[in-house]
Amino acid sequence: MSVDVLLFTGMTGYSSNINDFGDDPVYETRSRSSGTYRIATYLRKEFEFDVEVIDFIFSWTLEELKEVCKSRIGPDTRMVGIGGIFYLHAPVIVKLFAHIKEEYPHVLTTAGSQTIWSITQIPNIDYYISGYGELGLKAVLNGTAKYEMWQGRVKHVDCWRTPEYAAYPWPILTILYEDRDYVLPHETLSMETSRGCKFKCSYCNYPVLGVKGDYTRSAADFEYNMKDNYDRWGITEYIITDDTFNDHIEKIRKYGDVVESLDFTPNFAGYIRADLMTQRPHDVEELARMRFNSHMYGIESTNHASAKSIGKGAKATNILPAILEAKKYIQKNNGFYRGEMSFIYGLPHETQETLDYTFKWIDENWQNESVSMFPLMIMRDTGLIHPNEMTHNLDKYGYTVMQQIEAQPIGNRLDHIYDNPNIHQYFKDRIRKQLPDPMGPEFQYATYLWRNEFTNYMEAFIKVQESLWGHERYWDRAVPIFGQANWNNVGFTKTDMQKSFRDLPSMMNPPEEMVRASIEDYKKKKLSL
Ligand code: B12
Ligand code: SF4
Repeated sequence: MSVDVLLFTGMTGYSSNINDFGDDPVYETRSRSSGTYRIATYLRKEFEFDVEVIDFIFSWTLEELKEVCKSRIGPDTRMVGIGGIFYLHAPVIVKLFAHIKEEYPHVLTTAGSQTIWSITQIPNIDYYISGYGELGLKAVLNGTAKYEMWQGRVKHVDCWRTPEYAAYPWPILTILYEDRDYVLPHETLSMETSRGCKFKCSYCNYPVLGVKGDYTRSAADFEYNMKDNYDRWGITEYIITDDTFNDHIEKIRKYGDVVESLDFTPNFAGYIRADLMTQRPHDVEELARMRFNSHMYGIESTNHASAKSIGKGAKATNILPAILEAKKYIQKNNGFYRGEMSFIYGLPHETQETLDYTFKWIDENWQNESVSMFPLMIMRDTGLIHPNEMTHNLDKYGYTVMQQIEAQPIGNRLDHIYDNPNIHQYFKDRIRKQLPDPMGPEFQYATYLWRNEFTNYMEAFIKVQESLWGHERYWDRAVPIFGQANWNNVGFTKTDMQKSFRDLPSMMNPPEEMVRASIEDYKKKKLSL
């Protein structure tokens, strides 16, 4: 039973460093990568192709994947693709594409992701396609693609930089699943309601910024997709992947009307701009009406001068208490609320004092909710990732660049975390895996080793681990907003999602044996086809 197009996809977990992956399957996450299913839906409609998606790619052995290829690839198969949102070059994938090129030389191979960074280390690919990939891929399949050579070796179709391949704004963004996707009723699926953001924060790498007008998906398409997923698989839980969901209140209202008309009760999670939600009248009511109950807020800094310098001008002293009010309102009206505040350390004007204020507020007010914090990353303009305002104006923001040789390696500076018996092993391992090597290629090609008057990238990395991930306060955090999908997908309930890690059976991700059992069941079904 050969198919026209075979697509592979998978999502790595936060603690993974793909360069450490060996040949053995990894069972960290059980979240579907919606973008590849979106590509499958598009190809089925546009070309009437038979397209099959194989998910959780990091959890398969090479032999199993070869078996999948043997039963799916035939003389009429047009293409085998791989796609996803993060790095994809695990050994199993590199070896799989070497096998495909050797065994099935007539098949076109493609790799697609938002940034080319995620895919360039996979050899044996005919076309890299970066950006929202629908129209670029269509051109490739029609034999008309405009491309440039990537480092002289692979054809690169750049959908960000080729205006006719811009797959936005689109009113139709349906993602349809099939019986052979084995979707479970308690799964959280992802969907988009728009592509593009009306803001232009200076540190943001998303390329579709400052958009004007209506970039939203039609209410009818949203309704159709939700009903199809409910009627066929019983799905009620969603991540909305828009970079800012509540940019316009009319948008929330539009989908809220649909949700109220349904004969089932969905729940949504996604990125919410807290300044808009707390300052614009009725955002909270509209979000509650739509059952947008899990909010990821990019607060970035509680220090007004720091947040203002990157385009988030509202005062934390106003926003933070208003978030607590929103929490109360949504919990009361919908019986469930979850929040995550995300911070960046190293922004202009951020000091030890301002950082201490942030964590004092968190410790006192934000129990059983999530917090994430990352050191500021300023991207280099080398074509690997979309640069931002900061990239080109280091001076204006008070940054200079250290030479790689100037930066102090972390050395034994984090030993106190590794030696602390009250820090979970998960974080000790994760910190070790993510330790930045100032001499590494990442700082040559991708990001700057910045410094400003208060700190520098290496010190910011240390501070973030000491303050959050490698600190005992993490026990009081709950599952991160998007991480809830992983837990729901293996059977944890909404009540579990309101517990802190002190009361959950594992740290950050659900117990590995549960993820393994669920994915192995999916694989068994796929292999029996
Ligand atoms: C939701 C999201 C997350 C969620 C994912 C949860 C989940 N269960 O889905 C979470 C919170 C985990 C997350 C984390 C991070 N994220 Co994130 N995230 C996103 C976001 C907002 C949406 C992704 C999405 O679903 N989009 C909608 C779908 C339809 O798009 P898509 O999957 O990209 O699919 C399109 C293309 O990729 C392509 N495509 C996909 N498959 C295929 C296959 C083929 C054959 C082809 C040709 C094309 C193709 O076409 C698709 C349709 O247009 C994007 C930004 C964005 N707006 O897309 C950032 C984004 C993916 N994240 C990004 C980053 C940097 C991160 C973090 C590193 C942030 C951090 N500091 O921690 C972490 C990394 C975590 C990890 N595991 O390593 C970057 C990725 C950069 C990169 N690839 O190197 C993005 C692009 C944002 C940005 N512009 O900077 N993220
Ligand atoms: S950080 Fe969020 S709100 Fe700011 S420009 Fe980027 S996507 Fe838009």
